[in-house]
Amino acid sequence: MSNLKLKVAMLGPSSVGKTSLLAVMYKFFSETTAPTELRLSTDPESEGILEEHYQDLLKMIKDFGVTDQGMTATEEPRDFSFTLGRKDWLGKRASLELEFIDVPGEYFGPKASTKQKEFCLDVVANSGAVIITIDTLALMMGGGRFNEQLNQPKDITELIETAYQNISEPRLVIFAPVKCETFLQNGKDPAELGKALKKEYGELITRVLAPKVKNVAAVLTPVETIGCVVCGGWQDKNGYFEKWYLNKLHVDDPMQTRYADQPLRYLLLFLIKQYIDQQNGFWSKFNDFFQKYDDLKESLRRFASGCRRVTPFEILQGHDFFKINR
Ligand SMILES: Nc1nc2c(ncn2[C@@H]2O[C@H](COP(=O)(O)OP(=O)(O)OP(=O)(O)O)[C@@H](O)[C@H]2O)c(=O)[nH]1
Ligand SMILES: [Mg+2]
Repeated sequence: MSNLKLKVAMLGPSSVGKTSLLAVMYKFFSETTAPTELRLSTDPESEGILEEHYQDLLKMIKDFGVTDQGMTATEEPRDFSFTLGRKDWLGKRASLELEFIDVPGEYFGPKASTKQKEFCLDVVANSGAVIITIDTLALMMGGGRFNEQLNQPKDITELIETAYQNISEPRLVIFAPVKCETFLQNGKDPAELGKALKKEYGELITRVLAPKVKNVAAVLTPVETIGCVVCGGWQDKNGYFEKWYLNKLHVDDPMQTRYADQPLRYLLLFLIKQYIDQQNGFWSKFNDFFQKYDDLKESLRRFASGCRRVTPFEILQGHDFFKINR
């Protein structure tokens, strides 16, 4: 059985929601692919960690008033390998491994050591894609006044700029604003999310990524991690963020994750396009693999064709990286 790996780096400061995003992506994927021939699995230890995170999210919404008691912070970098294969009685088919590297938020913080910073650089430079997880409350509440403190866009920009300095092969940057239901439900204009992103990450999008459009694609794929928690305001101390005031929309609302499949669908669409274009270097290992396992490639292509294209979803640059003739 052949197994091929694609590395994906999870970026963002502590508490933005990286591990929560992985937890809902894993859970949600199993549900969205249940009627298809694709299957997603991971090792028992990873499944345990993701399940624990998922249960913590459920605890947050047990009552109408939402209490965010914080979650276990990721202290060491951790790989979560999602194995994508076709349903097969004998379990002998080839599968594709998506290796998500969950970088602890502390590594992006002001106290990060040189070694930790080097680790981040190495991970970004050697990953086919990065998922910049963004706390949407910080991005948009109060006109983004806590964005610098909580999402650290300057540090993320600097990291990507340095890591992508000498790349010669395509890369995908996924902007994944999480905790965003406050801005996508109840008649809110979903276009505001894209506007805020382009303003707050303008440096990264316009100055760093745009000149590399031949090699770098960028997409905006928001995820409603919990889906039923809205924010009514915040508490700060002298302008320094302390906490959000959160509540459910209706007392009986269950967890209603939305769009957690989208980062994966875009990732796979990008990957298959690399194969169709028969890219060299970094991506060349996929050429032989997909040629040999055409049935798996076809299943992944079908799944990837479900990329949402309507606002707030947006291809920010590199449209050709997502064009596949059927
Ligand atoms: N309001 C709201 N809060 C959420 C949501 N998802 C996660 N959180 C909160 O966000 C916080 C951070 O979640 P994590 O996923 O552990 O963050 P992280 O980015 O992995 O942080 P580190 O491991 O420290 O790097 C937790 O306190 C969660 O309760 C959401 O959909 N809505
Ligand atoms: Mg974490």
